[in-house]
Amino acid sequence: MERTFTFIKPDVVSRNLVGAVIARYEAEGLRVAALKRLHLSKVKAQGFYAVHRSRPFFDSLTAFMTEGPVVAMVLEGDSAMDKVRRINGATNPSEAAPGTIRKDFGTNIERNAVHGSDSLENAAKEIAHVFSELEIF
Ligand code: IDP
Ligand code: MG
Repeated sequence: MERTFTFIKPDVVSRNLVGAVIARYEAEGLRVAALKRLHLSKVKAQGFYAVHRSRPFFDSLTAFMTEGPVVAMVLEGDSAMDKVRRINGATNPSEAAPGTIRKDFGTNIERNAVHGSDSLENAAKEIAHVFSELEIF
């Protein structure tokens, strides 16, 4: 069993589509092992996306991620990390495959509905960024 980290981004939360997104993961056999709704501070968002600090979209991305609440989850299952990224779809919703979350719920390359960890190492870091061990079952 693998664990990965997911954010449901503020664009989805503000449109009342949290349940619709979680249903996509559950339908693919992933289990919600931890879940929290929170409003990121700018500093926390900058820390989470630190790897993108020098990219031109860094300021805009961290502003977006702090404009309203997000829902953070630990999802668990076989090949959870790759599975979540497949269910999420390509970074740019206009290039995402039909039936993916980003294709169906994303607005543009920045406001793309969801985040999924891109490696098991990053998944562990991202989980620890938001959840304590006592919150994951
Ligand atoms: P990923 O979320 O598919 O792994 P990354 O390249 O890691 O994509 O980028 C992290 C996030 O930064 C994306 O999900 C998206 O919200 C935002 N982003 C990526 N590329 C761009 C861009 O070219 N313009 C604006 N925002 C971007
Ligand atoms: Mg990434």
